[in-house]
Amino acid sequence: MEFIKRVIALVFLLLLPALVNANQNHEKKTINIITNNWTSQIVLSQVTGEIFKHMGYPVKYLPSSTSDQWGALSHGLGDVQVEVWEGTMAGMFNRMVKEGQIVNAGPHSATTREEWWYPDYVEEVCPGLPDWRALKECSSQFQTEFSAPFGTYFSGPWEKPDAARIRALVLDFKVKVLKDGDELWRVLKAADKIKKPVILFNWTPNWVESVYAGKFVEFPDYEPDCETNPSWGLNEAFTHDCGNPKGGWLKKAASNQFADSNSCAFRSLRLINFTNRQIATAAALVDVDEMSYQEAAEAWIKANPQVLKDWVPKDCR
Ligand code: TMO
Repeated sequence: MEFIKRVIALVFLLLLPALVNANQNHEKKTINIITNNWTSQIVLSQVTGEIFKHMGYPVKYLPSSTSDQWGALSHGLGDVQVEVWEGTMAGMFNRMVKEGQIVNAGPHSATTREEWWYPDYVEEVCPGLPDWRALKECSSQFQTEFSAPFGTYFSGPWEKPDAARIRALVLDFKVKVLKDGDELWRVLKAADKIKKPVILFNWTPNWVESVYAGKFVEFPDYEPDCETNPSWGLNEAFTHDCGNPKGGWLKKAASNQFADSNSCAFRSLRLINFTNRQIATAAALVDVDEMSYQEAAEAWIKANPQVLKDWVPKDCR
Protein backbone atom coordinates (compact mmCIF):
# COMPACT_ATOMS: atom_id res chain seq x y z
CA MET A 1 0.00 0.00 0.00
CA GLU A 2 2.74 2.38 1.05
CA PHE A 3 4.57 1.54 -2.16
CA ILE A 4 1.52 2.34 -4.33
CA LYS A 5 1.05 5.67 -2.56
CA ARG A 6 4.66 6.51 -3.27
CA VAL A 7 4.29 5.63 -6.91
CA ILE A 8 1.21 7.81 -7.20
CA ALA A 9 3.00 10.69 -5.50
CA LEU A 10 6.00 10.26 -7.77
CA VAL A 11 3.89 10.17 -10.92
CA PHE A 12 2.09 13.29 -9.76
CA LEU A 13 5.36 15.09 -9.11
CA LEU A 14 6.65 14.12 -12.53
CA LEU A 15 3.48 15.32 -14.23
CA LEU A 16 3.23 18.57 -12.31
CA PRO A 17 5.43 20.71 -14.57
CA ALA A 18 3.53 19.47 -17.61
CA LEU A 19 0.20 20.34 -15.98
CA VAL A 20 1.35 23.83 -15.02
CA ASN A 21 2.78 24.33 -18.48
CA ALA A 22 -0.37 23.18 -20.22
CA ASN A 23 -2.30 25.69 -18.19
CA GLN A 24 0.02 28.52 -19.18
CA ASN A 25 -0.08 27.54 -22.84
CA HIS A 26 -3.84 27.48 -22.61
CA GLU A 27 -3.83 31.05 -21.30
CA LYS A 28 -1.70 32.35 -24.13
CA LYS A 29 -2.92 30.21 -26.99
CA THR A 30 -2.83 31.82 -30.43
CA ILE A 31 -6.03 33.75 -31.15
CA ASN A 32 -7.44 33.47 -34.66
CA ILE A 33 -9.28 36.64 -35.65
CA ILE A 34 -11.59 36.36 -38.64
CA THR A 35 -11.20 39.08 -41.26
CA ASN A 36 -13.96 39.72 -43.82
CA ASN A 37 -13.98 41.76 -47.01
CA TRP A 38 -14.74 45.36 -46.19
CA THR A 39 -12.35 47.92 -44.78
CA SER A 40 -13.60 48.80 -41.31
CA GLN A 41 -13.93 45.13 -40.35
CA ILE A 42 -10.32 44.46 -41.30
CA VAL A 43 -8.98 47.52 -39.49
CA LEU A 44 -11.07 46.81 -36.37
CA SER A 45 -9.82 43.20 -36.46
CA GLN A 46 -6.24 44.47 -36.45
CA VAL A 47 -6.96 46.94 -33.65
CA THR A 48 -8.40 44.03 -31.66
CA GLY A 49 -5.32 41.98 -32.54
CA GLU A 50 -3.07 44.74 -31.24
CA ILE A 51 -4.98 44.79 -27.96
CA PHE A 52 -4.64 41.00 -27.60
CA LYS A 53 -0.92 41.23 -28.42
CA HIS A 54 -0.60 43.98 -25.80
CA MET A 55 -1.76 41.34 -23.26
CA GLY A 56 0.81 38.87 -24.56
CA TYR A 57 -1.31 36.72 -26.88
CA PRO A 58 -0.03 35.49 -30.22
CA VAL A 59 -2.52 36.56 -32.92
CA LYS A 60 -3.29 35.26 -36.38
CA TYR A 61 -5.74 36.60 -38.97
CA LEU A 62 -8.01 34.24 -40.81
CA PRO A 63 -9.59 35.72 -43.96
CA SER A 64 -13.13 34.41 -44.46
CA SER A 65 -16.32 35.33 -46.27
CA THR A 66 -19.21 36.22 -43.98
CA SER A 67 -20.99 33.03 -45.04
CA ASP A 68 -18.00 30.79 -44.24
CA GLN A 69 -17.24 32.49 -40.92
CA TRP A 70 -20.06 30.71 -39.07
CA GLY A 71 -18.52 27.30 -39.78
CA ALA A 72 -15.06 28.60 -38.87
CA LEU A 73 -16.36 29.89 -35.53
CA SER A 74 -18.48 26.85 -34.69
CA HIS A 75 -15.55 24.50 -35.43
CA GLY A 76 -13.15 26.67 -33.43
CA LEU A 77 -10.94 27.44 -36.46
CA GLY A 78 -11.68 31.12 -35.85
CA ASP A 79 -12.08 32.57 -32.35
CA VAL A 80 -13.36 36.08 -32.94
CA GLN A 81 -15.38 38.17 -35.42
CA VAL A 82 -15.57 41.82 -34.37
CA GLU A 83 -18.19 43.24 -36.77
CA VAL A 84 -21.41 41.27 -37.09
CA TRP A 85 -23.94 43.61 -38.77
CA GLU A 86 -27.65 43.25 -38.16
CA GLY A 87 -28.74 44.14 -41.70
CA THR A 88 -26.76 41.40 -43.42
CA MET A 89 -25.98 38.83 -40.70
CA ALA A 90 -28.73 38.82 -38.07
CA GLY A 91 -30.36 35.67 -39.42
CA MET A 92 -27.30 33.42 -39.18
CA PHE A 93 -25.94 35.06 -36.03
CA ASN A 94 -29.18 34.69 -34.06
CA ARG A 95 -29.62 31.09 -35.18
CA MET A 96 -26.04 30.08 -34.34
CA VAL A 97 -26.21 31.73 -30.90
CA LYS A 98 -29.56 30.10 -30.17
CA GLU A 99 -28.21 26.68 -31.16
CA GLY A 100 -25.18 27.22 -28.92
CA GLN A 101 -22.75 26.99 -31.83
CA ILE A 102 -21.22 30.42 -31.26
CA VAL A 103 -21.24 33.01 -28.46
CA ASN A 104 -22.58 36.57 -28.52
CA ALA A 105 -19.68 38.64 -27.14
CA GLY A 106 -21.87 41.75 -26.82
CA PRO A 107 -22.76 44.83 -28.83
CA HIS A 108 -20.80 47.89 -29.92
CA SER A 109 -22.47 51.21 -29.15
CA ALA A 110 -22.45 51.99 -32.90
CA THR A 111 -25.79 51.81 -34.69
CA THR A 112 -25.79 50.69 -38.28
CA ARG A 113 -27.67 50.75 -41.54
CA GLU A 114 -27.04 48.70 -44.68
CA GLU A 115 -29.17 49.54 -47.68
CA TRP A 116 -29.52 50.43 -51.35
CA TRP A 117 -27.81 53.80 -51.83
CA TYR A 118 -27.29 56.37 -54.59
CA PRO A 119 -25.28 59.56 -55.10
CA ASP A 120 -27.46 62.70 -54.91
CA TYR A 121 -27.17 63.56 -58.65
CA VAL A 122 -29.34 60.47 -59.36
CA GLU A 123 -32.36 62.39 -58.03
CA GLU A 124 -32.37 64.47 -61.24
CA VAL A 125 -33.23 61.44 -63.38
CA CYS A 126 -35.31 59.68 -60.77
CA PRO A 127 -37.61 62.22 -59.10
CA GLY A 128 -39.31 60.96 -55.96
CA LEU A 129 -36.20 59.34 -54.49
CA PRO A 130 -35.36 58.40 -51.78
CA ASP A 131 -38.89 56.86 -51.72
CA TRP A 132 -38.44 53.38 -53.22
CA ARG A 133 -41.57 53.77 -55.38
CA ALA A 134 -39.61 56.19 -57.56
CA LEU A 135 -37.53 53.22 -58.71
CA LYS A 136 -40.60 51.76 -60.41
CA GLU A 137 -40.54 54.63 -62.92
CA CYS A 138 -36.81 55.02 -63.50
CA SER A 139 -35.25 51.56 -63.44
CA SER A 140 -34.12 51.90 -67.07
CA GLN A 141 -31.80 54.74 -66.01
CA PHE A 142 -29.69 52.08 -64.27
CA GLN A 143 -29.51 49.76 -67.26
CA THR A 144 -26.23 48.02 -68.03
CA GLU A 145 -25.30 45.33 -70.54
CA PHE A 146 -25.62 42.84 -67.71
CA SER A 147 -29.23 43.68 -66.88
CA ALA A 148 -30.85 45.21 -69.99
CA PRO A 149 -33.67 46.04 -70.30
CA PHE A 150 -33.76 46.11 -66.47
CA GLY A 151 -31.66 48.26 -64.18
CA THR A 152 -28.58 46.94 -62.37
CA TYR A 153 -28.34 46.98 -58.61
CA PHE A 154 -24.72 46.43 -57.48
CA SER A 155 -24.47 44.45 -54.26
CA GLY A 156 -21.64 43.02 -52.19
CA PRO A 157 -21.14 39.34 -51.36
CA TRP A 158 -22.97 39.57 -48.04
CA GLU A 159 -26.01 37.68 -46.92
CA LYS A 160 -28.90 39.86 -48.00
CA PRO A 161 -31.68 38.43 -50.17
CA ASP A 162 -31.95 41.39 -52.57
CA ALA A 163 -33.48 39.22 -55.27
CA ALA A 164 -36.31 38.35 -52.88
CA ARG A 165 -36.96 42.03 -52.20
CA ILE A 166 -36.90 42.87 -55.91
CA ARG A 167 -39.45 40.12 -56.51
CA ALA A 168 -41.67 41.09 -53.59
CA LEU A 169 -41.70 44.78 -54.49
CA VAL A 170 -41.93 44.07 -58.25
CA LEU A 171 -38.91 46.15 -59.29
CA ASP A 172 -37.29 45.93 -62.74
CA PHE A 173 -33.78 45.36 -61.40
CA LYS A 174 -31.20 42.58 -61.64
CA VAL A 175 -28.61 42.09 -58.89
CA LYS A 176 -24.96 42.16 -59.86
CA VAL A 177 -23.00 40.64 -56.96
CA LEU A 178 -19.48 42.07 -56.61
CA LYS A 179 -16.69 40.36 -54.75
CA ASP A 180 -15.89 42.87 -52.00
CA GLY A 181 -16.20 46.46 -50.81
CA ASP A 182 -13.37 47.66 -53.05
CA GLU A 183 -15.27 46.58 -56.17
CA LEU A 184 -18.34 48.50 -55.03
CA TRP A 185 -16.28 51.68 -54.59
CA ARG A 186 -14.72 51.24 -58.04
CA VAL A 187 -18.24 51.18 -59.53
CA LEU A 188 -19.26 54.24 -57.50
CA LYS A 189 -16.15 56.19 -58.39
CA ALA A 190 -16.44 55.46 -62.13
CA ALA A 191 -20.15 56.43 -62.20
CA ASP A 192 -19.64 59.57 -60.11
CA LYS A 193 -16.88 60.79 -62.41
CA ILE A 194 -19.28 61.10 -65.36
CA LYS A 195 -22.44 61.53 -63.21
CA LYS A 196 -23.92 58.31 -64.52
CA PRO A 197 -26.94 57.02 -62.58
CA VAL A 198 -25.89 54.22 -60.26
CA ILE A 199 -27.50 52.41 -57.36
CA LEU A 200 -25.49 50.20 -55.06
CA PHE A 201 -25.21 48.64 -51.64
CA ASN A 202 -23.69 50.90 -48.99
CA TRP A 203 -23.71 51.14 -45.24
CA THR A 204 -23.05 53.41 -42.29
CA PRO A 205 -20.74 53.87 -40.46
CA ASN A 206 -18.45 53.97 -43.47
CA TRP A 207 -15.93 56.33 -45.05
CA VAL A 208 -18.16 56.88 -48.12
CA GLU A 209 -20.35 59.42 -46.34
CA SER A 210 -17.33 61.68 -45.78
CA VAL A 211 -16.52 61.82 -49.52
CA TYR A 212 -19.77 61.38 -51.53
CA ALA A 213 -23.13 63.09 -51.03
CA GLY A 214 -25.88 60.52 -51.33
CA LYS A 215 -28.84 58.81 -49.69
CA PHE A 216 -30.24 55.43 -48.77
CA VAL A 217 -33.41 54.34 -50.55
CA GLU A 218 -36.39 54.35 -48.18
CA PHE A 219 -38.14 51.02 -48.54
CA PRO A 220 -41.11 50.07 -46.33
CA ASP A 221 -39.89 49.98 -42.71
CA TYR A 222 -38.29 46.73 -41.57
CA GLU A 223 -40.05 44.39 -39.17
CA PRO A 224 -38.86 40.84 -38.44
CA ASP A 225 -42.20 39.48 -39.70
CA CYS A 226 -41.43 40.90 -43.12
CA GLU A 227 -38.79 38.22 -43.62
CA THR A 228 -40.81 35.26 -42.41
CA ASN A 229 -44.50 35.95 -42.98
CA PRO A 230 -45.57 36.35 -46.63
CA SER A 231 -48.87 38.01 -45.75
CA TRP A 232 -47.02 40.83 -43.94
CA GLY A 233 -46.67 44.05 -45.95
CA LEU A 234 -47.57 45.20 -49.45
CA ASN A 235 -47.11 41.85 -51.14
CA GLU A 236 -49.34 39.17 -49.64
CA ALA A 237 -47.64 36.36 -51.55
CA PHE A 238 -43.96 36.98 -50.79
CA THR A 239 -41.67 37.80 -47.88
CA HIS A 240 -39.02 40.58 -47.99
CA ASP A 241 -41.31 43.43 -49.05
CA CYS A 242 -39.43 45.82 -46.73
CA GLY A 243 -36.07 47.52 -46.27
CA ASN A 244 -33.21 46.61 -43.95
CA PRO A 245 -33.30 47.75 -40.31
CA LYS A 246 -32.42 51.38 -39.57
CA GLY A 247 -30.54 51.91 -36.32
CA GLY A 248 -29.42 48.28 -36.56
CA TRP A 249 -27.04 46.65 -34.10
CA LEU A 250 -23.38 45.75 -34.47
CA LYS A 251 -22.11 42.84 -32.38
CA LYS A 252 -19.05 40.70 -31.68
CA ALA A 253 -19.03 36.93 -32.02
CA ALA A 254 -16.74 34.35 -30.39
CA SER A 255 -16.22 30.61 -30.65
CA ASN A 256 -17.40 28.48 -27.72
CA GLN A 257 -13.88 27.41 -26.81
CA PHE A 258 -12.68 31.02 -26.78
CA ALA A 259 -15.60 32.09 -24.59
CA ASP A 260 -15.30 29.07 -22.29
CA SER A 261 -11.66 29.91 -21.57
CA ASN A 262 -12.97 33.11 -19.93
CA SER A 263 -9.42 34.34 -20.46
CA CYS A 264 -8.23 37.93 -20.40
CA ALA A 265 -8.69 37.93 -24.17
CA PHE A 266 -12.35 36.91 -24.04
CA ARG A 267 -13.12 39.38 -21.28
CA SER A 268 -11.32 42.04 -23.32
CA LEU A 269 -13.41 41.18 -26.39
CA ARG A 270 -16.53 41.79 -24.32
CA LEU A 271 -15.24 45.26 -23.39
CA ILE A 272 -14.30 46.23 -26.95
CA ASN A 273 -16.85 48.80 -28.06
CA PHE A 274 -16.57 51.04 -31.11
CA THR A 275 -18.71 54.11 -31.86
CA ASN A 276 -19.96 55.13 -35.32
CA ARG A 277 -17.35 57.83 -35.58
CA GLN A 278 -14.50 55.51 -34.55
CA ILE A 279 -15.51 52.98 -37.20
CA ALA A 280 -15.89 55.56 -39.98
CA THR A 281 -12.49 57.00 -39.06
CA ALA A 282 -10.85 53.56 -39.11
CA ALA A 283 -12.19 52.91 -42.62
CA ALA A 284 -11.20 56.35 -43.91
CA LEU A 285 -7.57 55.82 -42.86
CA VAL A 286 -7.40 53.12 -45.56
CA ASP A 287 -9.93 54.18 -48.20
CA VAL A 288 -9.28 57.93 -48.11
CA ASP A 289 -5.77 58.25 -46.65
CA GLU A 290 -4.54 55.10 -48.44
CA MET A 291 -2.80 53.49 -45.47
CA SER A 292 -2.36 49.73 -45.25
CA TYR A 293 -4.67 47.92 -42.81
CA GLN A 294 -1.80 47.45 -40.37
CA GLU A 295 -0.73 51.11 -40.60
CA ALA A 296 -4.35 52.17 -40.11
CA ALA A 297 -4.73 50.00 -37.00
CA GLU A 298 -1.54 51.42 -35.50
CA ALA A 299 -2.53 54.99 -36.34
CA TRP A 300 -6.00 54.41 -34.94
CA ILE A 301 -4.62 53.13 -31.61
CA LYS A 302 -2.23 56.06 -31.47
CA ALA A 303 -5.19 58.40 -31.84
CA ASN A 304 -7.26 56.43 -29.29
CA PRO A 305 -4.66 55.33 -26.71
CA GLN A 306 -7.26 55.03 -23.92
CA VAL A 307 -8.59 51.80 -25.48
CA LEU A 308 -5.49 49.93 -24.28
CA LYS A 309 -6.78 50.62 -20.77
CA ASP A 310 -10.53 50.73 -21.23
CA TRP A 311 -10.70 47.50 -23.24
CA VAL A 312 -8.24 45.48 -21.15
CA PRO A 313 -9.65 44.02 -17.91
CA LYS A 314 -7.96 45.47 -14.80
CA ASP A 315 -6.39 42.19 -13.71
CA CYS A 316 -4.94 41.61 -17.20
CA ARG A 317 -2.92 44.82 -17.50
C1 TMO B 1 -21.47 43.84 -43.84
N1 TMO B 1 -21.40 45.19 -44.49
C2 TMO B 1 -20.98 46.22 -43.53
C3 TMO B 1 -20.47 45.12 -45.63
O1 TMO B 1 -22.64 45.48 -44.93
